[in-house]
Amino acid sequence: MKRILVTGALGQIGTELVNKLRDVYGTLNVIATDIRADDAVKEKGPIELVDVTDGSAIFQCAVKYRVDTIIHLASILSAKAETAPRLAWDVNMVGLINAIEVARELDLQFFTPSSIGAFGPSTPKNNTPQVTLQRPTTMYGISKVAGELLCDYYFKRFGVDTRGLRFPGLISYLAPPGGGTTDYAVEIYYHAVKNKTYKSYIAEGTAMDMMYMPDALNAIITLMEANPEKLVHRNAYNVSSFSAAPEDFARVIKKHIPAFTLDYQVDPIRQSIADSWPNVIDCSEAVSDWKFRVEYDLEKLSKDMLAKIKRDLG
Ligand code: NAD
Ligand code: AKB
Repeated sequence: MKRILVTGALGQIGTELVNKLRDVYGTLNVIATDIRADDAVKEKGPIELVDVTDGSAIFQCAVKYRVDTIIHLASILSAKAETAPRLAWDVNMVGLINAIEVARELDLQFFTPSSIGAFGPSTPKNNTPQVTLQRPTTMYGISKVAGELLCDYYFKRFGVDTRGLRFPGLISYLAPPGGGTTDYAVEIYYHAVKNKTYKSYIAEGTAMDMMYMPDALNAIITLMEANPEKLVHRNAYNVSSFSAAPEDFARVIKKHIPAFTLDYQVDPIRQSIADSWPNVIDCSEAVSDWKFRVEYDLEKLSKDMLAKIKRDLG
């Protein structure tokens, strides 16, 4: 049975991942940590305050709970990182090396997500290959490429069992997204239910890869459980469910809410980040190496998101 320490556990991914991991591995075997506290999470299982820029705090927590795995999620996302690049460097890079050093010292398995943000304007935009040019132009992207390389380095140099996924924009309803470029793809559903209208900060025609959270969680667990001999790439595999632009979301939402309207007020910073990312990435190596698969396309995701938001809003 695994015993897992999750950093950044109160964010968009961690909130759902901790629940899922506790279902799979047992409540007491999953230790949620973050720099902020949450009483609701505290009632559900072990939680600790851990700032990832403090390596000894991660170490002490890992020893206290005798974990065998770290899932490192603490991060500053792309749009927020452009407003605070130095903070993003400290959290994304110092936090990562601190966490991976603990994995090395205590011989732990290690997972951390990369992102489509690890690609840049010179990367092929369509069917972006697993191995390709990576010259991102954002602080977030720089930290993601450096993070992929650092994780590969720790695997090759020290034998740490590092694994990672290049996630696309993740869509979910339990916890809000934390300051990314793809956040519009979550907001649009809330605005559709509440106001029947949405003003997109991403321009018409801007396609990016997306995925529903249940598929992202399954991908993490499948990769972590995969036979290490099959993992050709480790850090990090391209994964995605579909590629969509704002008008694609609007077209599907309109089937459920016919009065829904979409218009645009483009934010130049987030638009330029989106323009530097691929339109659609190639996930075939994740499929062949460890049988990556998804259940949700845009239609199925939209039906589920709208139903869950309507239920939660009463
Ligand atoms: P999020 O912003 O929702 O959550 C990040 C969490 O990290 C927050 O709870 C925050 O309190 C915490 N945190 C910030 N600074 C910290 C520090 N110094 N110490 C400890 N915790 C700190 O992010 P997320 O969407 O859950 O993303 C998790 C990981 O997945 C990140 O590496 C992100 O780059 C990656 N990712 C996310 C997406 C997505 O669409 N959500 C897509 C691709 C990759
Ligand atoms: C962001 O937009 O920053 C994230 C990501 C794709 O990495 N959602």
